[in-house]
Amino acid sequence: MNNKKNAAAPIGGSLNESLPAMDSWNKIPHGLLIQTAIATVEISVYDHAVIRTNIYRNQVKPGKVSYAVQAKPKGIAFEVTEESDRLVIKTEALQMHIEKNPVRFSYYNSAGRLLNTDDPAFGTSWIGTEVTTYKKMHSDEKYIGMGEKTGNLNRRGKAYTHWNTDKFGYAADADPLYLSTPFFIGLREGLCYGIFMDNPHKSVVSFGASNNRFMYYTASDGNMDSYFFGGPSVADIIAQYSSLTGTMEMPPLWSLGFQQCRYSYYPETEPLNAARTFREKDIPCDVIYLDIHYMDAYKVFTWHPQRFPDPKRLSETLRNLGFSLVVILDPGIKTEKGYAAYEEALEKDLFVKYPDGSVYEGQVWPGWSAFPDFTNPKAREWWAAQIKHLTDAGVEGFWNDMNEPAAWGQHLPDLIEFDFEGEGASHRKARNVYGMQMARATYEGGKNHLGKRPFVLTRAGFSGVQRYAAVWTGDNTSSDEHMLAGVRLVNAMGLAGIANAGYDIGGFAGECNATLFSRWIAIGAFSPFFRSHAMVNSRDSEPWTYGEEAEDISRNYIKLRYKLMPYLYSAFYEASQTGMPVQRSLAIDYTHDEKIFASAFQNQYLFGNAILVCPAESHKEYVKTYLPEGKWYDFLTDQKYEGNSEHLVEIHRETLPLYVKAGAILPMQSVVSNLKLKPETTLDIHLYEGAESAFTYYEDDGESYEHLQGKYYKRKITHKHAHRELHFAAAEGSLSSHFKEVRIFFHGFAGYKNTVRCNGAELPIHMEHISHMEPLSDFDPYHKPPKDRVVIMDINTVKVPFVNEAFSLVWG
Ligand code: MIG
Repeated sequence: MNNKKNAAAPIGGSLNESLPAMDSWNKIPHGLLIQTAIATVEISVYDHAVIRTNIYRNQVKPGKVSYAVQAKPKGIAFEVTEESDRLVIKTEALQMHIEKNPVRFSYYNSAGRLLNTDDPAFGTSWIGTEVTTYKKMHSDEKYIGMGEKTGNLNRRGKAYTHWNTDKFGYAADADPLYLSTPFFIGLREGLCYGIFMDNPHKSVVSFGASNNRFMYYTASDGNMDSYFFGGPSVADIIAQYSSLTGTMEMPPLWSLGFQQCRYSYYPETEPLNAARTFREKDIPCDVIYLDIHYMDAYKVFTWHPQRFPDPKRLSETLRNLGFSLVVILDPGIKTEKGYAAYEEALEKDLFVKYPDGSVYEGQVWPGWSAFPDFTNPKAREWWAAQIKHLTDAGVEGFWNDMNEPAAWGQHLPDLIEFDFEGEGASHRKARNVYGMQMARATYEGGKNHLGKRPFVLTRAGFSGVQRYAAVWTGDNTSSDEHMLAGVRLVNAMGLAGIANAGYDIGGFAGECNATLFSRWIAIGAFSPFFRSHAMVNSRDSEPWTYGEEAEDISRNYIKLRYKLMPYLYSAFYEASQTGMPVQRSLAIDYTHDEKIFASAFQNQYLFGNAILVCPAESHKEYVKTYLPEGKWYDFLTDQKYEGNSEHLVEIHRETLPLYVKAGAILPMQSVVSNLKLKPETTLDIHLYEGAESAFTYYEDDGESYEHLQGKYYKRKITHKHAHRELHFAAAEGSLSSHFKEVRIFFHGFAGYKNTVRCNGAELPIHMEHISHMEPLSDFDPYHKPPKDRVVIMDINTVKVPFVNEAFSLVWG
């Protein structure tokens, strides 16, 4: 072995040093160890299409802690062959070429096609402690993903910084924002691959910004520890990344409903008034939030004695109205003598400190504050224990804010120190993971004290944050531009393993108006995390505060979301299994279709596997939509379209263009005012003619962890288009379905003879007219008469018992 490894020579200078020639190599468990004069390279085969390359300077003891990656190599078989000028690692899916002089890397798929290669001159290089990998950028190459990053679907030409930042009222193209996931997907010539740089230091990924030679990713210090994902599809790459960094757990069902937030509802009559108004106005809603004013002098784990004299009574009253209560938690703890949280954490030595051992203080809402070191397992345990103060008061959800961490001035000194699981790290290394570790501690506390699924929402995070929390996009602004930027942020987070994300509907900063709110809530109904929120000192922003028309529109779209709950819950289940996002950029299913990257279409996405959402600015009367290959149905009218086509669609305040993919299987239920209530026992399955498709239908109790012990109800439903058959595989799991019968709606089947058989027996057919929306009410005597209800006429339906055994419906 190379005995220079731990020598204390200083690293580099001010000029670039690249990885030089290979001095030696040898096999290690799961891979290879390569020595060069200046750095060591550890290559580990994690899976057939996942290879890790960890490169570190010989003088440096490599850090072992990764907050992002949980997986270990699977131990799959691979071959290593040595040629005169290179080594080749071969799995069944991937070939990695390691050139010997200098050491450079390229990846090929199993068919031998090049996926990605180092820039031959620079490969991996250092300037001082800064480490960079330079990659050849092909002329047709596109880049997608990157999580909470503004900008276009295709990232080419731009560079992004990872440094979690509190950015109030950020510009729609601002960077960096609150959360970092240094993971991108490259696309070229019908191929794709992914690269994740597992380094929490401040980093930059440049997709060819300001140069015409390469793309690169660079970290200010630490290892160049990266994972290459070979796909072959974007969905595979997301699954591969998720198998390393984890998937979200099934969230509590109530958190999939509409959530109403406000900075701030107080005193206690305010959240109650809001909750009661939702019920009076028949607008479904499941969650009310308390923002910082619920606390006594903004001190975490306290309640304001006058504003919230009896929080338990409040949460019970809310629960009786069908609401769950979520409260905000900021990390900064007021440094006040006699304040229990401060004294305890101080005594237990749990705060972030200066190198001389004194506690670091920064200013936030409570004034001078100390910050629990969430990279210290003891601090996480302590914080988790404090959550009991909240669960005892009936709180079911926890909203982690300011955890970038934010302090006035927004420049925490880099020398402050963190435990980093005992490894020790300065702010430079710990900042980007601080927020996700706060979410982790909050999640663990919530889970322990509730004894069921907590809901955790976080603003800051790093790769892997999806294991603990949903994410929202922070302090956006009330504008059309922000509404659409938010859609792209959520699309991009979905490409980076964060399936449960959303934005403040109506915009946090600024004042929303009726037209904008109407469109925003319609789009938001098709985002995974569905919450309206607004800044302190601004106009009211609940759905009824924008006039009757906006209220009607809000009610319609919120109700539509509740009707789609069986479909949505199943999409969440899929995300919990594979990481496939709920809100899916079209780059997942239509990766190599140029059109989806056009600025007019890049905001479009699939909600679940079959509903195409075409977000549009609120003031537009006409909007261009693009339907990718296949056949599509207008969701509200059933009008059929051939795909691969652009359409100029006339829209109104109440219309959001929505299409359903031919073949689709959409399970729906009756409307409930909140998800603590059960819908009627008929499950409606809307079936759309035109293509093969499959759907994994999933139910569980929506709150406990018993589904992990098999208490769920799951079955695969297959639309065998060519056989004119809808097949329900036998139900799996020990739970019985809530639904007793299933009613199938045959959309687009007009040309068929009208017989439907179930396991041989002919079923009676009922003709139904359906309407997914109520017409806007006739509230204005001076107004032109309200538009007619949009009705889909004469849909054949049949009903069958929802038995657990396999059954088939066949028509002809
Ligand atoms: O500096 O808690 O993004 O949602 O309402 C503002 C008050 C602090 C920022 C969050 C916002 C929240 C607000 N917080």
